[in-house]
Amino acid sequence: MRFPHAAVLLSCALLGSAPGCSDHPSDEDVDCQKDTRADDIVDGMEKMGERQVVSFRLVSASPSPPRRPDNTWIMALQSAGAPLVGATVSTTLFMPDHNHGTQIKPVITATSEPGTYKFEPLNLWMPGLWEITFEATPAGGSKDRAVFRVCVPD
Ligand SMILES: [Cu+2]
Repeated sequence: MRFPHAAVLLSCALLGSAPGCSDHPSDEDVDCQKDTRADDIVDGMEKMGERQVVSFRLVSASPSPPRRPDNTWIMALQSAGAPLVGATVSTTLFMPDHNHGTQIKPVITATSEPGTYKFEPLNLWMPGLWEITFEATPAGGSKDRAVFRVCVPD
């Protein structure tokens, strides 16, 4: 074929939404089984913060495993083996492959359990890999964070 690139462009023009033609991320095939970057998101999983100060334990994820669009997570935060009370807590959602997040800001509510917070909604609106970063600044301390990597299926 003398003009392979032109031929691809032409077939895309004819086929429109055929795989490989669109550059829109949501048209990618997402196979979470093959994404080795993703964590196995299960209730009870725990991550130590990057600064080894705060631990972040997933008490419950709903739905489990995560799927589109809205998710509710309950997280228990501890420091030095004790519930982390009085901390400033925040979260960020980001798709590293697409360089975007979500417009919907999660509401963070302290539950009746000390150091335990509800995050709702975690708006995982697009299939693919999401990074959910939890940050906690203990009262009078400095910020620690942990990143949970979630693959959201089609
Ligand atoms: Cu995306």
